[in-house]
Amino acid sequence: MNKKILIIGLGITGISCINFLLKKNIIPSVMDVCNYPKFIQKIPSYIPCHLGSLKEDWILNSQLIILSPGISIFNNILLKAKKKGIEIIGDIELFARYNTTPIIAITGTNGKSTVTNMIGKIMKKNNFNVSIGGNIGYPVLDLLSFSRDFYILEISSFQLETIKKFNIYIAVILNISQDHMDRYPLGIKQYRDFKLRIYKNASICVYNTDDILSYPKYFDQNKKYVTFGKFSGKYTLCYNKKGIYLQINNQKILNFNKTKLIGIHNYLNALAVLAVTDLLKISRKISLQEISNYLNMDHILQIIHIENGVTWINDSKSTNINSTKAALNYLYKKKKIWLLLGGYDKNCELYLLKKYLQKKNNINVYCFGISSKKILSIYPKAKIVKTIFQGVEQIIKLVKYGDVVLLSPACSSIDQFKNFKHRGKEFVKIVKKLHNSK
Ligand code: UMA
Repeated sequence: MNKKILIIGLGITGISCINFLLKKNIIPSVMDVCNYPKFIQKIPSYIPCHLGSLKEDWILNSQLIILSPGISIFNNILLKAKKKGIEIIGDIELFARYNTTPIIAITGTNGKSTVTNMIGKIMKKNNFNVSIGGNIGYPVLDLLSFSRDFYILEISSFQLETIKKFNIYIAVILNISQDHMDRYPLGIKQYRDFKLRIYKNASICVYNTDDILSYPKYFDQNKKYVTFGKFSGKYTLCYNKKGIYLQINNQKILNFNKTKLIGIHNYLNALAVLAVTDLLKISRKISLQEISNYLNMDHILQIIHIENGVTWINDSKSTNINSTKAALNYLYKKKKIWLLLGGYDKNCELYLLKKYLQKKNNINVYCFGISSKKILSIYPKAKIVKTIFQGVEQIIKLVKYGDVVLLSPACSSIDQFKNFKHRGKEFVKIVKKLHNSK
C-alpha cells in the first residue's frame, strides 16, 4: 500500500486505523474537526496531524481516505474528493481487505448488540474461538491480531456507507425503522439502501419476514436465504395459553415464558440468533440453553431499583422511536408508567410515537434535552424538565405502588451526555442518590 493515506476522525476507529497502518510501516496523515480530540495523546508526534477543521488541500491531495463512521460521506469536501477519483473507505473495508476469517455480520435498527452478544456466547459455549467487534465498541482492525474461527460483527449503517468488498459468511438484518434521519436527507429509503449493502457479498442472508424493509431487493440464486418473523418464515413465534413458543418449521421448540428473556422484541432477536447458530450446525441444546439464560445487557430494560412497589428501569440504549415502543410494549400491563423521553432526535419523526402514547392512557411523559419542545408539541400532556435529574426529583414524589419509572429516551444522548452508557449511568446514580436522601 504505497499511497498517501489520510485518516479522518480520531475516535476509537481512527486510533485503530493508525495502529494498524503503523504496524505495516505505513505513516498516514490524520485529521479531526475537534481541536483536542479525546485520544490525541495516543498519536505519535511524527504523524502529520491537522486539527480543528477538515483541511481541503490535504483531503484533495491524498490517495486513500479512511473515514471514521461518525463522518458522513456526503460532506462537500469528501464529495469533491470522490469526484476527483480519490478512494474513500472505512475501517470495515480496510479490515475486509486483510481478513481471512469467516464473518457473521449483524445490522438492524434495534437489537444488533443483543444478537451479536447472544451468538458470541453460544459459539464460545460450543468451543468456537470467536471475537466480537464493530459498532458494539471494539474496532474491527483490532481483532485482526487474534487468530479466530469466526468474527461476529455488529455493523452500523454508517459503517456500511464505505464498504466495497466486505465478504461475509452470514449477514443478518434484524429490522429497519427510522433512525439517523439527520444523516440521511433522503429519508428511510436512503438509510435502508445502506443497510441492505450488508447482503451484497454475503453467502447467506437472514432477514425478518415482519419487516419488508429488511428484505433483500432481489434474490440471488447463488446465495442462501433464511427467514424469521412473528408469524411467517422458518423461525417463528407461536402464541397459546401456555405461553409464547419459539417454533422451527411450525414445531414448538422452546417456551419463552420459561426463559429469562423479556419482551417480544427479544423473542424475535432469539429467532435470528437460532437461525444463525443452526446454520453453523451448533447443538440446539446449547443454543436453547444460552438463549434461555440470556440476561439483557446493561442500559436495556435494566431494572435498577425497586422500592415501595415502584420499579425503576434504565433503557438508555433506546435511541430511536421503535426501541421505546418495544419497551412500552413490554410494560403495557403496568398500572402507570412514568416515561423519561428526550435528547437529540436525529431528525426522526417523533410524532410516530404520539399515537402510541395516546393509545395507552397510563403514561406520564417527562421530556428533557433539545427535543423537549418537539415532544411537547406532539404530546401536550408532557412535562418539560431541564435534566433527567429534575425529572426524577419530581417523579419520585408522585409515584405509587405498582408504578414503573422508565428512562427510554427514543433519542440520542449527545446533547447532554457523552453517550447512551453515560446517560444510563447518570440515571442510575440519580435514582440511587434521591432514594438514599429521602
Ligand atoms: N469527527 C470529525 N468530523 C465529523 C464528525 C466527527 O472529525 O464530521 C471526529 C470527532 O471529533 C471525533 C471522531 O471523529 O474525534 C469520532 O469518530 P466517530 O464518531 O466515528 O467515533 P468512534 O470513536 O470512532 O466510534 C465509532 C462508532 N461511532 C459512530 O458511529 C458515531 C461507534 O459506534 C463504534 O462503536 C466504534 O466506531 C467502533 O466501531 C457508536 C455509535 O453511536 C456506539 N454508533 C451509532 C449507533 O449505534 O447508533 C451508529
